[in-house]
Amino acid sequence: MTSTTSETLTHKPAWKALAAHYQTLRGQHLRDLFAADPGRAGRMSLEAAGLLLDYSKNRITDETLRLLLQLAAECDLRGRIDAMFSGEKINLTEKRAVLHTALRAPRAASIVVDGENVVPQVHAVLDKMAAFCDKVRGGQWLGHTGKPIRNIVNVGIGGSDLGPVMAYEALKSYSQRDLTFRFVSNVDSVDFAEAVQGLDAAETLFVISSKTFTTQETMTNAQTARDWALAGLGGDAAAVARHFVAVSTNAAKVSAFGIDTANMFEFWDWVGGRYSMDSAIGLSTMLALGPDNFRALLAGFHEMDEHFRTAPFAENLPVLLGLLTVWYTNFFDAETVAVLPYEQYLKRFPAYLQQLTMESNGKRVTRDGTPVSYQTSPIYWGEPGTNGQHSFYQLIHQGTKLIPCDFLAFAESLQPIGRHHDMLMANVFAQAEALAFGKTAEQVQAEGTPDWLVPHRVFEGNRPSNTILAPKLTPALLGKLVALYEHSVYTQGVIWDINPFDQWGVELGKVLANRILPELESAEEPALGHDASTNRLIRWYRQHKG
Ligand code: G6Q
Repeated sequence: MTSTTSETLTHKPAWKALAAHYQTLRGQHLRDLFAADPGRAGRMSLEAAGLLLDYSKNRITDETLRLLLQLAAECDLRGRIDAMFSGEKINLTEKRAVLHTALRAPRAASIVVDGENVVPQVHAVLDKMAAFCDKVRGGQWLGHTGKPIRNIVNVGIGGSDLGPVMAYEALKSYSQRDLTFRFVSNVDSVDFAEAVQGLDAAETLFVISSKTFTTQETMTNAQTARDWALAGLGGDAAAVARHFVAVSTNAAKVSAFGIDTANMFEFWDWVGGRYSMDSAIGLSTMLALGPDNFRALLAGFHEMDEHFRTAPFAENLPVLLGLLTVWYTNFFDAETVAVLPYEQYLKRFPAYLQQLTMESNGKRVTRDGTPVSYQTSPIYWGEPGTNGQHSFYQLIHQGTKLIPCDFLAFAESLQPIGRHHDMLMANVFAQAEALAFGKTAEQVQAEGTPDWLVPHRVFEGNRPSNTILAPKLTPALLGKLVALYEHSVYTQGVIWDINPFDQWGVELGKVLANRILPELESAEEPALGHDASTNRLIRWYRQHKG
């Protein structure tokens, strides 16, 4: 059954059916669902694009899935996926196409935006990046004093930082270890000062990464980097050409900053910041990993793109993950999702996902501007296991909140030592098992626990999780994982009928900060026109600042 997309989500037949179905399912325990259905684990797991998703420990039945898939159909998810991949201007508020998928399309593909096939441009930039990276990695790109580059500092923030840092950390074991990588994002000068600690300007290359080349933090850090580099190189402005490259969509601003556009790596307005780690924003990633590994990363992204674009929804990893998130957010009133990688190299993955998910779907109006009457993006958070087990997992196991978890783990360790990896994997399996099945009062009593202690030691269970397994963390695998979440986010956005690709919410704070800065810096006591609280805070700061 289909209906018009303009129909309010909560009036759609599948939504109403899900609301009724929730009432029958909410009292059922995963223990009983598993006991009654020996085929459940086999049926509710899916291997595709080199990943295994076990979603059987979710509070769902076959009927839940049927209704969620019906909801996807009623929201025209198929049409909306096709609209994204074909380059329609689905970012309505910015009137832009959304084509991060073109960044990883094979050379022979054709994706037309405003009458032009963008794939050749994508590959031309990739080739230019590769030639540059080979020179730097091979020691042929020399600094101003003739020394090869040994240190690379990426200067960028938000989408121009989180992807590069996450990818560098995730794939460090594939990186060229005699190169040092640092990342500066915060306008807090501590960030810059610490990033250049111990570095020799003569051996340091700054990659200024900014789509707009106007972002206050990045431009301030870039100027500070320029001053630092020139101070270390005898003040000759010609040194900038050997020690600064830019990644941007804005050639005019790059030139105005003093970087030769020959040393600029371009991308396009149809790449959103938080979807840009596989564009030229990945220059630091390619410098670390080399062009072949970077291309493998892109191939991994592309494999997941194709899976998302073509697989039937019942066998579509991002669609299932996205629909399950809708199920918990809108019917169980779950407010967060924990992403828990059992892989130390993925320690920045949750932080990366926070931007991808919450900047995309943290919206309160539908695409046509109507306020929503339902919840949108949950809060994503997480830390690597096993560390989190000794900290916040207590709340997930025995607290009052329902927190769906995504566990991520790999069959093979990249740094195998003794029994460590089996111990790590024993923990991830144990956590998902404990969350789902818990420990009853009878079980606790049978262990000889005194009655007064029993309630404290009971684990209610029935706490849902997905387990995502893969053979090994490789560049291709990282691409698949990021694309999995990108498309899960899109799936959620389609169901909620919001635009996941704008971010007006970051604007107001920027405008106000620009208004306040001169008030902090003025020699005269400024006349303040803020609210009483903000006025007092500004006055206090002016009195106490160093
Ligand atoms: C991402 C956002 C935002 C952006 C930063 C940096 O989707 O748009 O995080 O990436 O504000 O912007 P610039 O790359 O333009 O400096």
